[in-house]
Amino acid sequence: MALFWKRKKKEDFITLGLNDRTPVRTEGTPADTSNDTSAIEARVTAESNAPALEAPAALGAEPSAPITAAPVPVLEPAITGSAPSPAPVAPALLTPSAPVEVEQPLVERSTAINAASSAASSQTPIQTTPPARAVVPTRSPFATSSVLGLNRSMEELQAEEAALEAAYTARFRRAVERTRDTLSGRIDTIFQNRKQIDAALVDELEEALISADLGVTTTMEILDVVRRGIARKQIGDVEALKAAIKNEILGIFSKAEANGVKSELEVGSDTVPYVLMIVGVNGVGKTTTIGKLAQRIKAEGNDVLICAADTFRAAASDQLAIWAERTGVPLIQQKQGTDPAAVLFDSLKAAKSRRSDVLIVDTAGRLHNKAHLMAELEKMKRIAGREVPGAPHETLLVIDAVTGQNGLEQARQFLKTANVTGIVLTKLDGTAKGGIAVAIAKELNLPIRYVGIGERVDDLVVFDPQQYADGLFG
Ligand SMILES: Nc1nc2c(ncn2[C@@H]2O[C@H](COP(=O)(O)OP(=O)(O)OP(=O)(O)O)[C@@H](O)[C@H]2O)c(=O)[nH]1
Ligand SMILES: [Mg+2]
Repeated sequence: MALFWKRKKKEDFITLGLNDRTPVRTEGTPADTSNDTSAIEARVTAESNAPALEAPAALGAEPSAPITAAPVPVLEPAITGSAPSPAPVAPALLTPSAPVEVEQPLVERSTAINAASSAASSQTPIQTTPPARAVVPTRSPFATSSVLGLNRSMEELQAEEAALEAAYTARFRRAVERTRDTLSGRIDTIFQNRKQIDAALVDELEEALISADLGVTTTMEILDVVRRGIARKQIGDVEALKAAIKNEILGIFSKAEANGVKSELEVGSDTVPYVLMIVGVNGVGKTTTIGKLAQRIKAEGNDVLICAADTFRAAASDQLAIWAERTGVPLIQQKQGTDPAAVLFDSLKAAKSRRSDVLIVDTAGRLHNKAHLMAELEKMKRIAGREVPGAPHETLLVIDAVTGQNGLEQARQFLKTANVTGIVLTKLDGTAKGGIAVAIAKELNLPIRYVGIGERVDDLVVFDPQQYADGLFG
């Protein structure tokens, strides 16, 4: 299984030797901190004069949330995160006095903004993380413990990575177990006690593929190949049949990978921050995925920042703050109702001045209506591109595997406007209809980048078509 984030490898640090991060990130736009505060304030003030919110309309099946017609508040950035690393480190090895360069600009900026805000309003309930809390495990090569593994040999690191891969592979296989039963389990049953392959067998096969949610179009395409194989006597037993189906599935994934962004390596390593925007209807697993991604990308040795641009739902920011805290990744958030584009603008500025490697942007799954949501996403993309060339570098559409074909229909709405570059398929562990991955690749013609296999922070894997096909038929 592939590493989570390949743009900057652990070896870079090991070869360069050190905890000094400067050599590997000298490129990119110099930090523009000169008048951050005034720029952000100007922007947010302009946005606060925006027209009042319209009445909400549901997107998808769920009822819409009530709108609080509160005026857009003044900027109150709250910075959370920088909790201890997810890898447990003995307290004795933590160095409270270690330089915490990454926190400093934000704290300073936030203080400046707070001061400006206090002038306008006497009460400023600002939630900031005191710098003293920002204790990070040391990355010194002289330490006995290092998050980058500097204290361990190459062999130890390789063995550790191999063990990790094996664990993820096993977990992925478990997640697709129910789909495997629906699909290859049923194919085995179809073949049992049959002396010859006939039309009735192909009909039963059709049923099996559709019930695993491969979709009618995909199923028909696969069965055409199967029929031809049977006619040419190339398919005579269950193994040959499974191999033919597997081959077709792999062909569909490989065709889809020609579009969108297949890998983060497609973006030059001099582009920082790498901006990842996460979109999708409500409840599909966007926020959870961001938590998981942040943790894994950070674990590969990157500086990650999260932007809480879902300002529509009251609890959205709090939920993200919990993930940020849990993964030790800083978060930029503002009050509910703030223009998401303003939060993004703020986050992009912060990411640039901190020289963050990756900025992950959470977005709303639902706004007042579908058109509004799409317009908002478009605006955010425009702002991202203006601040960081080429951003967002990836726009990942999250689809809930449990919703199957319905999810696919909703996804099409996003494809029209959001310029999606890849898919995250969540909750694969919760369904026997994991064949939806094939239907997605076939019908949306985009690469599946990641797959959610549970609710825990490490329940996300890089999608590997071969592993998926092996999981279903192996
Ligand atoms: N089993 C399982 N549950 C998941 C997975 N990913 C997310 N969930 C659960 O799905 C639910 C919704 O996840 P969220 O991350 O809040 O979804 P969201 O898209 O951010 O939702 P909104 O903010 O309302 O738009 C939560 O209960 C998650 O724990 C997964 O891969 N497997
Ligand atoms: Mg969310």
